[in-house]
Amino acid sequence: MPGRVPVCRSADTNSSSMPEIVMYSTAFCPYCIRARILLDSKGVSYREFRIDLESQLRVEMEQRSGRTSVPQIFVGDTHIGGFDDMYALERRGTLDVLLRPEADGGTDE
Ligand SMILES: N[C@@H](CCC(=O)N[C@@H](CS)C(=O)NCC(=O)O)C(=O)O
Repeated sequence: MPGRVPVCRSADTNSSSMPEIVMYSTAFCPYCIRARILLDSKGVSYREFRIDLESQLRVEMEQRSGRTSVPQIFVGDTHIGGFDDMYALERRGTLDVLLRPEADGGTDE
């Protein structure tokens, strides 16, 4: 599947309860680049589904999100939205909790 570009690791290797983070994207879209920078700054693993490489992924993205623009970001089944939506969560201080829920709930020690 050429359009599914795992970044860092695949969902199959998730050993914790961390929800999978998925970003539907294209290579050079400025909003995708900003979204990558923000996600990378959070140190989280995520998968990119490149809709410019596989047209079926565009169909999937539009069905899941109801939108046509990239990026579209999901945390598990939760639709975050595009870059602006994700950045709004960051400014509100709620993005970290969404991306890393296990980090917010204390430790298991
Ligand atoms: N507000 C959106 C803007 C995204 C956007 O405009 N993406 C462009 C590519 S850089 C796009 O997909 N345009 C095609 C469309 O809107 O259908 C975001 O922050 O993600």
